[in-house]
Amino acid sequence: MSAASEIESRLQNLGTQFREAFSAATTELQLRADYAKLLGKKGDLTAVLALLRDVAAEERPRIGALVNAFRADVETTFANELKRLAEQALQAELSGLPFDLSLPGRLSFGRGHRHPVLSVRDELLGIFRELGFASVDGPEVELEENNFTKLAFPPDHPATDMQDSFWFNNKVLLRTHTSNVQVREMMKLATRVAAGEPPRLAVVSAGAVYRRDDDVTHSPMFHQMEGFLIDTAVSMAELRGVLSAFAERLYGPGTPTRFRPSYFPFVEPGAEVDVGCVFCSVEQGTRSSCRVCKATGWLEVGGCGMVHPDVFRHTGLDPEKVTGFAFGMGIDRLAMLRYGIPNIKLLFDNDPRFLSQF
Ligand code: FA5
Repeated sequence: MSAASEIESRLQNLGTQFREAFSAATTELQLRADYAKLLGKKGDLTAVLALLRDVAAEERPRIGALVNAFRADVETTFANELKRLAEQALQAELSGLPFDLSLPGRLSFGRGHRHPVLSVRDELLGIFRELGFASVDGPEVELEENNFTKLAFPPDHPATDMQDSFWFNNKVLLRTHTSNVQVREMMKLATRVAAGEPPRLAVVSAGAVYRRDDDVTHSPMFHQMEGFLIDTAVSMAELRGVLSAFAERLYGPGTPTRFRPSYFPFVEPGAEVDVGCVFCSVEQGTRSSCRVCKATGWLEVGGCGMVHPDVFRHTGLDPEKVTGFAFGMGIDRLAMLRYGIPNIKLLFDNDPRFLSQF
């Protein structure tokens, strides 16, 4: 028998076989297996094609066309059978027993609760609301001028470097602190003052901020709470008063606070705020071993100061007529202290084994 006749007869047999197999398939998986057995790399058709090289040259075009027609036939039949199986599956589902979507599930999921950072955030906002501060939101994607320039950051300040901030382009970035809210709220206040209202404002704002930081106490995304108060004759004494009232409400009556001189371009004078370590006390004689405050007795919670005249100027307020204070704190740090969490990453890994402990 010539190679051409051999191919013709094999194709004929394969044709009968695949039609029977395809139409007998009762599942898509079975149908696909039959298809692969025929057209797959090591399939029956490949074996037949191996004979092509022995076909006489004048016969090749005819045999080639036969093979192509066979392949097309397989594809069409396969597609039709797939459709048939899908249709059958749908019919079976429609005519089967209905199921009750309102029944309770078999798997039980534990009840969720607030994330520790959000609990602490709400507690902080609650304390300041009681002290008379209104809470507002600010955008996380911010203009460079609201995040830096209007807050009197000099253009070459290291915080504005590519290494320190996440930039979208040279004008827009992810805010590096919540102090952008000061700028936005003071600009709104300036409009109201121009319309004859008194220059008075007491605002807190909490939310996510972003920096190129990464270690056990620094995360690239973290949370801050900003607070500021503007009026005609605000002094640093009021700032101290508000922050001590805050510390006593957060950590209990008698909790001490202290200011250490510090520098932020948008306040003058500026200070770091520390609260007395809540994990140890000299009276109990345990301070020397406290790892949280490194035996200093104080924990740093944030920065603060009197609003710099340049910030008033940049936001349209008159530094001769208005005064104010501002402060900002890291919420995640306060959450770590509150719950004794040693690594900030644990807060954001979203591992239920960790989060369910709070
Ligand atoms: C500021 O961001 C100032 N905007 C705060 C301020 C507001 C000062 C108003 C004066 C007036 P600072 O960079 O120190 O300051 O950050 C404030 C707090 O955020 C820090 O004390 C710390 O608790 C927290 N913090 C800073 N970087 C990170 C970080 N990468 N991960 C977690 N917490 C951080």
